[in-house]
Amino acid sequence: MKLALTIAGSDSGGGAGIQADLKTFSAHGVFGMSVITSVTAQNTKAVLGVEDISPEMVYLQMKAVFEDLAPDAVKIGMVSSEAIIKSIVKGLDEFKPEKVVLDPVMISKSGHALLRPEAVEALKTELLKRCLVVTPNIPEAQVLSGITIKSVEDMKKAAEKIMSYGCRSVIIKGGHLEGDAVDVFFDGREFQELKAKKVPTKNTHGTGCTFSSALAANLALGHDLFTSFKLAKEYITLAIENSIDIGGGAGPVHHFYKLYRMAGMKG
Ligand code: PXL
Repeated sequence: MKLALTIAGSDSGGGAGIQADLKTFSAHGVFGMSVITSVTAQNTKAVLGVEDISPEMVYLQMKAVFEDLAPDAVKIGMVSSEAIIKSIVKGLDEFKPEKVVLDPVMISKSGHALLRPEAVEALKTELLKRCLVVTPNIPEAQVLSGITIKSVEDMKKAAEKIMSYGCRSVIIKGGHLEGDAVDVFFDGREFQELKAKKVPTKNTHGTGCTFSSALAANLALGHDLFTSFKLAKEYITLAIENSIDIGGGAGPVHHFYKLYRMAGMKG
């Protein structure tokens, strides 16, 4: 069995963060492990509170996993603070995982800050260069690149700028632009675009987490990066199409739509 590790925040509502990541790994037949960086008190409507785990404990969780379990891929999500970024960097430098996916989470679906503004610089200068791929959405890509994005051409310029921080590739997710959801992939040599029809639903809680975990799961399974990107895009599109209408706000995407369909289960 292949193994994947998520280093991210907990979402008590179960739709995003660690919970989404572990469900996504399981849906791909990959054994999931977790390093929790922060606990959010959250539902489909709002974040009521955020409490960070101590940086020492973040490092210790990484040590516990890596000294025994050897993840085939790692996904990093909500990192919250500069001190936690420093702990993660210490762990990455010590244990040297090869395939690291970074989802540079900044704000929750409901608009709550999940990364302190003063930690953006450390994320850019310390974390990016230790990653195989970084997966910002448009607002995150604007913060990372300093470029205003209104078109696919702007996404390409932002991708080039983000690459200058030393990551090995970038996927900018175009879901926030008008029209089809066009994602731009850049590995420093060529640009590739993947397009999908936008699914008309309010139930998109956890899309970013789920996409980056699906990417990590496919990398853990041994697929190359671009194939993993294509498979993750297909998975998230279907998970959104089958999203679950629960709670009063943005409901979660359906991580197990395939399994449920196979088993003839409702939901
Ligand atoms: O989707 C971004 C995200 C990441 N991590 C945690 C979250 C959210 C969004 O709500 O709660 C813990």
